[in-house]
Amino acid sequence: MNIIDELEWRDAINQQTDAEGLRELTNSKAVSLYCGVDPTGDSMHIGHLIPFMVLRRFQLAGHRPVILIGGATGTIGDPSGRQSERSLQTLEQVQENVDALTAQMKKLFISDDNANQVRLVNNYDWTKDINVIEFLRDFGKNFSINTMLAKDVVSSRLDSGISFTEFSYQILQSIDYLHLYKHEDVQLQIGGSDQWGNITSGLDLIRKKEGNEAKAFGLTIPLMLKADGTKFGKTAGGAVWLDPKKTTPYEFYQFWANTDDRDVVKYLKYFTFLSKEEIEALAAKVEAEPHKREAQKALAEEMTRFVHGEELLEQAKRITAALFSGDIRSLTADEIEEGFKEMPTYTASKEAKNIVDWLVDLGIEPSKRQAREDITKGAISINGERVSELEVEITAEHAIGGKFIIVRKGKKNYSLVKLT
Ligand code: 485
Repeated sequence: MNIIDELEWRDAINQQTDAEGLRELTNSKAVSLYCGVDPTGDSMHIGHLIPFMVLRRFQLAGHRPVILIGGATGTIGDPSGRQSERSLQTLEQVQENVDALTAQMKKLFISDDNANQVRLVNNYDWTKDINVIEFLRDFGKNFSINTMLAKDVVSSRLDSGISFTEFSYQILQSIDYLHLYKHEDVQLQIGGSDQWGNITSGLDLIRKKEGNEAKAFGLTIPLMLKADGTKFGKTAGGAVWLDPKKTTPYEFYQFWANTDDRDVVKYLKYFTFLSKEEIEALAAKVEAEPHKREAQKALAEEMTRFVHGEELLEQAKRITAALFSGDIRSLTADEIEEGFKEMPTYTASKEAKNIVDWLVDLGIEPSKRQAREDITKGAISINGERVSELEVEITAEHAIGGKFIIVRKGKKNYSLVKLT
C-alpha cells in the first residue's frame, strides 16, 4: 500500500497541500521528509510523538526521515495554537532541553540498524549566523505582511496582542524548510494540524526562492479527539510523558489499557505499527467480546514496548497482573514503588505493633472498632494475604524488600506503607 493511502486508512491525515502530487512523488522515489519540535520542555509527551510516528511510517515505507530539534526556534516560541504571548526561556534552559530531547529522539528513533537512515538536525546550526540585514533582505523581503497577518495564528492574536518576536516565528520555520529543501533534499514537511500555517509559509518561501516548479509538499495530522469529548493525552495527573521519571512505564501502560471501547480501534490505527489485518482482527474482538479488552491490551503493549522497550513493558504487565490478582508478594520493591505511586501513602516505624493499633495509628482505619470489624469480616489484606486474626503483630518482617507494606481494605482500596 502506498504510504499516503496507508495514512488515509489510518485517518492520520488532516490537510495536504497537493494530495495527488504527493502520492505520485512517494510512489516514484525515496522521499526525504521532516518534522520539527521545539525544546520548550525536557521531555516530549504522547501528543508530540504522533507526527514522529508518522515519520517512522514513512521510513518503514522506504522514505528518509529528518528529525529537527528547534534550538533556534525554541528561543523564540511558536505562537501557533496559543492565545497568549510566551515568556522567553533562558538560552541555558533551551540548551538543556535540546540535549534532553535529542537523547529522547535517539532512544526512540535511532537504533544501530537505522542510524544512517534517520537524520537528526538542529536549526540553530544554520540560523545562528544569519545577521539582521541578511534576514530582512534575503528572507523578509519574500514575506508579505498581509499574508502573515491573515494566518490564523496571527489573526487570532490581533485583539490580545502579539510581539514582533512571535510574529516572526513563521519566517524562521520557513527558513528551515528552505534550508532542508536545498541541502538535505527534503520535499515534505509534516506536523500537527496547528503547524499548517508555518508549513505553507515555508512552501511559499521555497517557491519564491527556488522557482514555481520546486516540488515541495506539506501534510498535517489531525488532533486526536476522544469519544467522551475530553482532551486526549491527559490523565488526572497531567500529560502522559515519554520520560519514565515523569510518567512511569506502568502508568504509561495503564493509560493505554484504560482506553474506551469506542476509541480503541481508532487508536490502534493511529498509533500502532500493527497491520490492517491485525487491527481488523482486534476490532472484531471489541465487537464480540469487549469484556476481554484484548484490543486495549494490544494497544498498551505496542505503545509501551515502542517507548520503553521490552523489559519495562514486562515489568508494567507484572505490576498490572499483581494488582489485579492481589499477589503482591511477587513484586520487587521497585515495582511496588512504581505501581503504587498514585495510591495513598503512609509512613510507619519498624517497631512491631498489633495490627489494630497499627491501622488506626496510621489513619488507614478511623477507629479500633472499625478496624476489628474489617479484620473479622476478612476485608483487610497485608501484602495480598488476608488477615483475619485480631492478634497479628505487624513487624519489619512484613516489609517487602525491607521497605514497603501493602494494605488492602475491601476490594480495591490499596495503601502503601513505607517503613522508616
Ligand atoms: O522547522 C521547524 C522548526 C520548529 C518546529 C517545526 C519545524 C516546531 C513547531 N513550530 C512547533 O511548535 N511544534 C510543537 C512543539 O514543538 O511542541 C508541536 C506541534 C504539534 C506537533 C509536534 O510539535 O504543536 O502539532 O507537530 C511534533
